[in-house]
Amino acid sequence: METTHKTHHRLLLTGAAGGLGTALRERLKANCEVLRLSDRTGLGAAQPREEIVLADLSNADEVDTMVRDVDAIVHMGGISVEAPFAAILQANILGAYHLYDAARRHGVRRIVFASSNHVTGFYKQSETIHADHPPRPDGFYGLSKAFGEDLARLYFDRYGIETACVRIGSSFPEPRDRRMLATWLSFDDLHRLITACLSTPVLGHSIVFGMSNNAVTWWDNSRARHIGFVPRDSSDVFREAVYARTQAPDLSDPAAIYQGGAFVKAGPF
Ligand code: NAI
Ligand code: 15L
Repeated sequence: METTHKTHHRLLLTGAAGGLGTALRERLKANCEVLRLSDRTGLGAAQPREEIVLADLSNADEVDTMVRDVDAIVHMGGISVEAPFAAILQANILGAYHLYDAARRHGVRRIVFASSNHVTGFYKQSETIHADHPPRPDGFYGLSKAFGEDLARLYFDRYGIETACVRIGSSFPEPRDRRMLATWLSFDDLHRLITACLSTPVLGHSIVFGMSNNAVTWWDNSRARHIGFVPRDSSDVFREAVYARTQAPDLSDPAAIYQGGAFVKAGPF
């Protein structure tokens, strides 16, 4: 049986009304005494050991209030797909800046930042990359996550705020297509990964790919051994069913060539 230590008193979860926020809402209560949930809307009433602070990430004052008095942050909030630049700018770029600067002012020491595999979406599916490979964003969304990773590095180098930039692959109840057999991250492994990021003694500024123990993978997490993440789930149990319901990929299609899949073709808007 695994044990999850309550490493923090008050933990902030942004994007708490989203898909991953909803999956983490119960799970993260094992990591803290009080879980502060934030989103723009849609969180319902606070349950025991929960606080709710609504905030729009593009609003500096609201973000300041959201961050006040927390010990650590799991930052899931923001636009999670390719979108027009103006919208990405507000939620993901300005939003990340507001969050980090509030963290600096309020003395927050550790952040888990939901980055994305779309930071490196223009590497090929025939390549294996690790955290030291340069970013190759596949759109404005991936670019905004690359900005978030660099912002986190600046706030570590200047102010010592530690961040795990978790380049999440595809975190859904099950892999939806053949690509996701390589990129899938179960909700339980996501929680294990966040727990490892919150509890490892020395995190620094780290980049880790968020994936389960999938046989087919494009990512090498050997640069992130100090985080201590050991995935326990695997997409392999879904392989047969996914192959049965999907067609073989067209190997001339950029969505089948590049790791970012259909994101490499999304837009312009
Ligand atoms: P989601 O779209 O379901 O949830 C994102 C949440 O952020 C929403 O509840 C939304 O209301 C909130 N949000 C958006 N703009 C906001 C703003 N301006 N102010 C405050 N809140 C705002 O996305 P999901 O799937 O839950 O992903 C969570 C995070 O993980 C996102 O940052 C996403 O980019 C990242 N991620 C997710 C992956 C996945 O497979 N689910 C893969 C890679 C990265
Ligand atoms: C992401 O970054 C998205 O947030 C998510 O919706 C998935 O599409 C995922 O990447 C993916 O690459 O499958």
